[in-house]
Amino acid sequence: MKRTHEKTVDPAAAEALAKAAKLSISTAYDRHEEQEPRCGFGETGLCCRICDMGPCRIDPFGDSPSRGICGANGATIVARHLIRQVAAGVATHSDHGHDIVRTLLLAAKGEAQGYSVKDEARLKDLANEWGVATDGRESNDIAIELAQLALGQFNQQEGEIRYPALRAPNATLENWRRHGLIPVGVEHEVVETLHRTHEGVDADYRNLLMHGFRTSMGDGWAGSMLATDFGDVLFGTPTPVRSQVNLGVLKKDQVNIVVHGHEPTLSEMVVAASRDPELLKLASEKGAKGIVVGGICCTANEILMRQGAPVVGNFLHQELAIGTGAVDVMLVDVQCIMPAVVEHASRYHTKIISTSKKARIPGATHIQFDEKRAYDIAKQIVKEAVENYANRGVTDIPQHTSDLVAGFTVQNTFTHLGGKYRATLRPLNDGIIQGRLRGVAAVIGCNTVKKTQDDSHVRMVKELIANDVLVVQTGCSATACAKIGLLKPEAAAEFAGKGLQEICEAVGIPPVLHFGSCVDNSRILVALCEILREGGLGDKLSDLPVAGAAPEAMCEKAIAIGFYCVASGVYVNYSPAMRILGSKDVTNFLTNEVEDITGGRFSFEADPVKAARLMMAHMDKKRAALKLKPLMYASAMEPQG
Ligand code: SF4
Ligand code: MSK
Repeated sequence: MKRTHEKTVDPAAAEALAKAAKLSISTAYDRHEEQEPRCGFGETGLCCRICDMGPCRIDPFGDSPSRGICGANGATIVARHLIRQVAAGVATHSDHGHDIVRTLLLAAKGEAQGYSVKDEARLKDLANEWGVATDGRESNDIAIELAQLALGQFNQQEGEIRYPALRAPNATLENWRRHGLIPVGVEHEVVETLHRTHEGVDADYRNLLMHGFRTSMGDGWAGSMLATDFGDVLFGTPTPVRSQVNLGVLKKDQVNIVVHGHEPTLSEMVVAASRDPELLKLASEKGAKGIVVGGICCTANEILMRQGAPVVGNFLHQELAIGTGAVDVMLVDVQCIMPAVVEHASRYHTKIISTSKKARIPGATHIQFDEKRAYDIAKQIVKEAVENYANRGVTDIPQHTSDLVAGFTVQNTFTHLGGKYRATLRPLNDGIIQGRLRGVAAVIGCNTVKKTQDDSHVRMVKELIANDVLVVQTGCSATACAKIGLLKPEAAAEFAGKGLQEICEAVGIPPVLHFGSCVDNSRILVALCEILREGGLGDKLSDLPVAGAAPEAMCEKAIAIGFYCVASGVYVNYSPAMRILGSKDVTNFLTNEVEDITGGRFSFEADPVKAARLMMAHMDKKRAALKLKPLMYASAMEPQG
């Protein structure tokens, strides 16, 4: 059995886990152990369940059986299952994006209660980019036309999705076109993935994987990008904001509502309702000093970025938050919600309220979200929480919090880096060109019980910033690093190398920039395009001294993100490895051959420090190719490739 320090490096989580163990309450860590030993065929991707003649399994050591009943070999089986995972991840982010665009459409038509165009400037910028006329038109009129065009991106059946041609550098765009990597439409490629991977269709692992890359582009360069852009129009574009993170943000003497999942739509309204004088009065009548709305997973990141709402925790905190006994309502929308929260909540007074028709959980109270009555529904949920406050038993909230700054975007990073009146990425490019900065790394993604919670995120990011790499983050990875204080400006002096410190101090930014939720990885893609456009660092995305990593990856969405980053020309370390290692051919394609096609590739190094060094070796290779100056400070280590 794993000891607590092997489960997490977060002291708040350690306290909560110790308490759960004392009360014999099972958590994901316990259930992970119950699942041992794992099936080796499944772990290595060599189990095929595609047709009902199977399941079939392939011996990874080359003894019989070497093919399934239909003759599919290991590479075919691994590639088929992998790209189905990619398609699931793409569908998940894209369905989220679809719902945001639809909400904007309803809001502009006056059919979504409480929503309106919050950021008119962003709406007009987008309209100009998309070729939608703005002169003399009302915002709602523009928003309706833009949203209708955007909805078309999901089910378009001919041509190309729009953003690559609008935003990517020409050399990258041409390379994508040469290799057929631009999706026709988001849904088209997902449907084609399911067709190709059906029994008896595509058996060529390279052909399958290339389609996986094309499908993934529909996430990064359409579904997620639309979610981010239209979310900014609807809820406001984030600006840097201070907040707090970890279980200690829950308050013993206040009503605590935890919003968990991914979508900002209802949670934005819940934050607004928690400030409603009528509900604050009710809370006071019940003896509570106020109402806290804090988040878990990416719903947290959405309301953090735009409202400065506190973050209760990341993925593996969902049960632990309930274990404080201080959560009056946990409101869930979609994605990353363990059904186990209901069982966990049954030991406390916590009400689990599901809100999406797509995500019902047996045992949860269901209050169906409807944009047309959004504010009324949000008030109803807040009221449920206030009423439930009186039912609390003993609370035990680990008193750990950390400060953070979040809310960075491509738009406001420009302003930061250039100073108030000169919005430009020039200081960043110059920093890289002159060797003050080694490069930029995106460290993103989930927690997984297969690794010690937060440990890989934190150790990787510390290694990178100590060696003058500016880090951008999203998702649960950002929360992990925020918990130990890496996302505040003061962290530069303590943790960053001298060159990065100088940049951070000059522009007043932390060494680690929080770019938002998982769909906001699209902000990182746009930032890379802007860095390239600023000049001096090559002409295609794969020329840049940048790298990405998901050090505690857990879900199909993370695989989709990894795929669209590699398709975009980025080196990505992904750990734990996807279930592909049973096929040498598939592994070699993803870690080696694909680099000749897109300029990006995967590695699967599990040790976060070694992985950071591989990422830096890649940056150094790119720096050498660009003939950039040597790194300015000797403190920056020489990575071993
Ligand atoms: Fe077996 Fe082929 Fe069916 Fe897969 S598709 S389960 S390998 S027969
Ligand atoms: S929430 S997708 S566990 S990052 Fe985006 Fe965290 Fe991964 Fe869910």
